Amino acid sequence: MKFDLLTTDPGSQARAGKITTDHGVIETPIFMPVGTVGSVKGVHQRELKEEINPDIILGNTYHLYLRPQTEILRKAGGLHKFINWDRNILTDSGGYQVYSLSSRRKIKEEGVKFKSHIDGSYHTFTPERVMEIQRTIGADIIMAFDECTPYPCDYKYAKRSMHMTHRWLDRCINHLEKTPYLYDYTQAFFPIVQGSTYKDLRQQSAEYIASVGAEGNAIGGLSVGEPAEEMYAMTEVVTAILPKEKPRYLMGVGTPINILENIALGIDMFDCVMPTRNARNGMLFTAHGTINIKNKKWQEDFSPIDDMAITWVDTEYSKAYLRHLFTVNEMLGKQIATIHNLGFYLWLVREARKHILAGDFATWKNMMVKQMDKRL
Ligand code: PRF
Repeated sequence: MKFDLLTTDPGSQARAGKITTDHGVIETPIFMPVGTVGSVKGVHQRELKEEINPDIILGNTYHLYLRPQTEILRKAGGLHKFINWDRNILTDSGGYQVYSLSSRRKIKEEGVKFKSHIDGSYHTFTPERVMEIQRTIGADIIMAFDECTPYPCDYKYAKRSMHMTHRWLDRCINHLEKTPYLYDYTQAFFPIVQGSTYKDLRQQSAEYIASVGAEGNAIGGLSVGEPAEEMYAMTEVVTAILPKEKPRYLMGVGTPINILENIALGIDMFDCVMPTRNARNGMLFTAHGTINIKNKKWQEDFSPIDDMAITWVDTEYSKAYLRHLFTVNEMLGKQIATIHNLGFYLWLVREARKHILAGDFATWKNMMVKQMDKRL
């Protein structure tokens, strides 16, 4: 993997860059649509590629390990082949899903024992095992196994957890060195900064993560319920320490406003279930604020979904018709809303990139944040 830092915005820390892997180029800042179980929920591959056109999508180790299971993915020749996706994929390590999804889990120095949310069976994830699973899944970027602390989290727990995440990182790196690539392309490895909402812990963690000299770095443990201002404060502390010449990935963030504010603080990569999950609940993101399409107010509004026409669904269908589809619970409604939201998120980061390259990102960002902070 190679990262070229093209420009830094004069009015903020925002960066435009280019990541190159064996599966192609990723223009940053980027938003990665979430494809948890090997599918971006509700979107055909062709629409994803041609209409939304992301350079990279995300998969989850925890989910793919449980189903279809690692062995099936190995036989398929890796996740790219299994799902017929020839662009980039990043897999999260399960260091988040294990905590939020499994019905019971026990965290120890050795690893995490958890109960599957599918069938209640017991499994153990250790840093070593998670590296092996991610080699087999075969994503282009793989993540360290970490503990994502909840919010709020007392200082003592956050400190102990952060040190364990650092020891797990050493184990991930040691094991990766002994575990060759399984397929005919390379994989980059990103470690994850933790430290909850404590400035000194975040600094310590960022220094440790920077010291291992990985190809890119991630920030975890944020967007877990803390106020946005606290998230921004932590991002700022961490980006001041992480190396400028490596991509920075803020995990699980966020709203369109969160994304622009964090781009301004020097983040290059984002993922979040929000555009896809909220779409399935009838929430649309637009440049002028959010729409709850289930609202009665749209019943007789025959205007296009979004006159910005970022994707074809925006002008093909009216708000009244989309509201009707949600009212009668037709799956087409969810599909249309998903294409719209992903189209909007990808438009937003591409616009951000254009403005960074043009040198006027800060002004544009402030205008957009004000404009998007509304319910229509
Ligand atoms: N760790 C991992 N994945 C994550 C997170 C984390 O802390 C978050 C936190 N928002 C989202 N996804 N491994």
